[in-house]
Amino acid sequence: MSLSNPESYARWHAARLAPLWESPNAHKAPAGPLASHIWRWNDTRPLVDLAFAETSPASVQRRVLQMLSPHARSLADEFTCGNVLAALQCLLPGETARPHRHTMNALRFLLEGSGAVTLVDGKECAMEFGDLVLTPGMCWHEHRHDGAEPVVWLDVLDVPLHQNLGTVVFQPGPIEETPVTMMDAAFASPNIVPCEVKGRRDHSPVFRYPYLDAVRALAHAPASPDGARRVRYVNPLNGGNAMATLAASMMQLDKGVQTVPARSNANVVCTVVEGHGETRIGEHTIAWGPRDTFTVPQHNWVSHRSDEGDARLFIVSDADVLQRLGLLSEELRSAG
Ligand code: GTQ
Ligand code: FE2
Repeated sequence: MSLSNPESYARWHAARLAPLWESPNAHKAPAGPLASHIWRWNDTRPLVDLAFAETSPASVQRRVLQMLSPHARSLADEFTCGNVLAALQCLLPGETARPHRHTMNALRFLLEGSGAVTLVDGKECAMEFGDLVLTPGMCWHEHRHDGAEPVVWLDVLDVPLHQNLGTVVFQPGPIEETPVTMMDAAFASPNIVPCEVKGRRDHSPVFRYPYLDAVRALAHAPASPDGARRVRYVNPLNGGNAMATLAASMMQLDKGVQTVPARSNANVVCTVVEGHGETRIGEHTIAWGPRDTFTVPQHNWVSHRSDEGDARLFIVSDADVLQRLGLLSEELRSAG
């Protein structure tokens, strides 16, 4: 029911004034959580081969297939889940991706092949199965592949956040001046760090987190309240997230464990590293296996379980962004 006559609306609209009482979604939360989506390795891997056949990094700069949310309104709406954009990047032996830098923070998680390296501010980071490599915002980076077989890795970036904040900056190489970095070895002795630290302080000085280190830590990690065991990838200097906007962790589902349903307003992308299982997200249950990637859009109840043996999932979320803005909410379904 209108409270005013049509002429008044016409005058407000002409002056670019919108009456709040007429606004269809004034301060209303969305009707419900978005549905999850899964990119199954069996479906996407042949499409990676298609990208190998159709393109070279020389022609397309980066051979990347973005995982666009089914809720994206156009190709320009670059997001996978909330503030997180995931993609598959692939290189053939002998190929390189040229140096550049950008404000967007990115991480890489190797899924297939070996022998590729990412150079981050000149520091060489090997990429073997399950390794995490960071390329924090405004760090120069380039990829090289001197191995013998194709490599495929997961890229995760905070692109949607930068698009919303208007902070996208991209600078192609050549590298002007290589910033100061420290060897990862300086931080590789447990619980001991150098007193003098060179280089930037707004991201981890360590760029490479080997898979075996995560597996070793997981083996002794106590269960979270929901029943899964988790480790976080942190900046060794302060225990906080390795990068400001992407929280990365590894979850292990021991055989027979079904996690207590949990809900959060963070947005999550999960990639299966090892094992098979099922995740219930809202009303839907999805079955997954190695190298599948699926989303947990904010506000969904989520519960995971592994099938036969243990399973490990690499998880990236925007939870730390929300946390530092005082906006994060997390809950666990209470028993009974
Ligand atoms: O590897 O530098 O998926 O700059 C998107 C933008 C990867 C990269 C992406 C990038 C990169
Ligand atoms: Fe990049």
